[in-house]
Amino acid sequence: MIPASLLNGLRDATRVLAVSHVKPDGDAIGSLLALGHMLGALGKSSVLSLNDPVPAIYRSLPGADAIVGPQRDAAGFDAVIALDCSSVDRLGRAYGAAFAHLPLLVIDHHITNDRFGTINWVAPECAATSQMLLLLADALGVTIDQPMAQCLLTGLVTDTLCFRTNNTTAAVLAAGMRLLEAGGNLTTITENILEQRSFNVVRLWGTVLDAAQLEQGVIWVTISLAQFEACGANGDDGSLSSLLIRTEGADISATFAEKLGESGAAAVECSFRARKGFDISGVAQQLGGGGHPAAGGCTVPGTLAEATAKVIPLLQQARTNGLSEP
Ligand SMILES: [Mn+2]
Repeated sequence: MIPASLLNGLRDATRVLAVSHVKPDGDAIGSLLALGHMLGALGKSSVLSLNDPVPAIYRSLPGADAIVGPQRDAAGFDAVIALDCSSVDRLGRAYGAAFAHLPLLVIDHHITNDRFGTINWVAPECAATSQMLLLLADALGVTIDQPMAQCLLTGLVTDTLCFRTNNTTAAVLAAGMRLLEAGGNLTTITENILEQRSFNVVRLWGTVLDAAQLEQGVIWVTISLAQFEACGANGDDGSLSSLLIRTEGADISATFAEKLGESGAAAVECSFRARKGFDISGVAQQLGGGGHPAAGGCTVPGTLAEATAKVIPLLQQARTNGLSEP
């Protein structure tokens, strides 16, 4: 159910700052662009802002050129909408202090969402924020045009790995069907976005997969800054955790990517996946991150060795918990 206060907040707004999470994925960008189209259709103006640049694979989405970096001046805005984001820190600099006095409308599908908005619509039963925006369009009486359909389908397809994740319900497929009927092109998304990896990422996979470890149903790899650099992969592991979870005998997968933290201190970005019946969202949240039962992540301070020593036992415990449930 969409909160009435959210619908009223949207109807009252005239100029909106719409934001989504750092390191934007297909659902962040797809839902952001679709919201921009939707607000336009309602005669409202919007500024779409992200902490990070739009990755190249999403730049051909309709309206992607309009996405700008962090905004400092809140003059003229009367609301902020945060999409696909489970906590305020995930917005990075896209949500600055200048906007703190405005109503903050949160639309998100992460079960770990901490309700950081003035009004929160959190729907973990939806497989993507893009799926929620389809419901929102219906509630606001906005017709889904082709550009909107392409943006929303991108979010739905990337978050469900093309309708393969275990949260792909009949409602998700029905949403996909409607977006195809409205002119969304599925093949463009699967071929150009979902399945495509840069040559550098393929070389990185070759480098790190050789040292993959599989113990007690948990498979993991580590990626050092030096390995990223040697392959020119620039911090992008091409969602390697999604590849690892396909391994026979693995119920949970993890990647540990070394990075430089805020103050230049060592930190490790962790990404987790789980098969049906297993839940990594608790581990992600416990470590200051977030996500869904089947996919999530966090950043932990320290070296790669420290991170794996701390996190792998937690994942193995989560795996044991999954095994013991009926
Ligand atoms: Mn999402």
